[in-house]
Amino acid sequence: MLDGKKSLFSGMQATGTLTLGNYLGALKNWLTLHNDYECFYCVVDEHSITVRQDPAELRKRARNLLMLYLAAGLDPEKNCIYYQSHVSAHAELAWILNCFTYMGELSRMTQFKDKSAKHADNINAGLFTYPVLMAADILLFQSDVVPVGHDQLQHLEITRDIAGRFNAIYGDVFTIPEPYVGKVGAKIMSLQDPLKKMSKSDENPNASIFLLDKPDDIRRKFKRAVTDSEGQVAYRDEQPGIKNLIDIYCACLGKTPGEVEKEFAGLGYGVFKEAVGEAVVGVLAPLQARFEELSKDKAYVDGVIRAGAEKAGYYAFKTLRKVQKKVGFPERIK
Ligand code: ATP
Ligand code: LTN
Repeated sequence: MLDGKKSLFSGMQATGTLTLGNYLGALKNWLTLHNDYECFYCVVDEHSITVRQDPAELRKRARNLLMLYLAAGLDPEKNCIYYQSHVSAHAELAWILNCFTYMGELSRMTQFKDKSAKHADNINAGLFTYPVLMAADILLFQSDVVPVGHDQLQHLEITRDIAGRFNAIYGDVFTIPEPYVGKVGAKIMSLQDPLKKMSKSDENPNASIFLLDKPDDIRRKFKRAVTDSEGQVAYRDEQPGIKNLIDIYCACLGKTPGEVEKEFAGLGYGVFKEAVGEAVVGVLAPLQARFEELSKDKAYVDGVIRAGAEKAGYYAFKTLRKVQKKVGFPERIK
């Protein structure tokens, strides 16, 4: 709760170009939440350096990610959009929360286990305490809900544990956040292996639709999407490739699977794949056009970044000061 209004925090890492999965599963659902919550959407660049990054590339990706938030339709007048590294309270609270988090619970995090296996040459302490920084992100804004995918539920659970532990010692300092997992169609699968989720770090570029892909590349990727030999556009688990394409088509056009089955009854996969490709091209066209405009409007984007940091900083430091006082740090002398 912030100033009597329910609040919400979410963020994405600037570790690659967003995919159609990130858009349909996360970003698209964010657009209307400001009606019910005070919303904070962060580009979590501090989390990104838990794996080695090229500095120029990180800066570019972070800005592109922030512009994609805007291009997708997040209204900066109604949502606070900012960079994590612009609000030092994130790192400061993370330090304090580190002292309320156990090695044992951090060792159980599956993302840590996965990432340390993937980056065996760089298992740094930041990678280990990644969830504590994420807890700080969320708790700084007294967030009531946190929209995340299934993969992040374990991190949300540890956030709740840390907050509960802190509150038990110092009184009601933090709001205990609830996860908010999107509705159906929230899991878009790879176009090359429909049993695997579409992911921005997939090594096969044909497996994912990237939000800034050219229309012809999008059409081509759908044409090549892996399906089956049933030859019928049916929404069933036995046909995961076609099921995924139906999910994508539905999410783009607001149709139901039943309607789609009827629409393509007796038509081949070729026709259906082409239609899905066109639907996605249609959904991404305005986003891409807006992204182009934003890329040329440095002053506007800079203004959003400045205002975002200021607003986020106002609320974040309010919580941080309260926490500092609770743990016994001395008052500032005015
Ligand atoms: P990476 O490949 O680097 O692990 P990712 O594509 O899995 O990245 P994240 O940055 O971990 O994406 O997630 C950003 C948001 O997008 C999260 O809320 C996540 O749940 C959601 N998301 C990611 N992939 C999909 C998908 N295939 N379908 C639906 N939602 C997704
Ligand atoms: N760990 C998340 C990104 C993230 C986040 C957050 C999400 C960092 N801080 C706070 C929600 C709330 C990821 O990898 N998708």
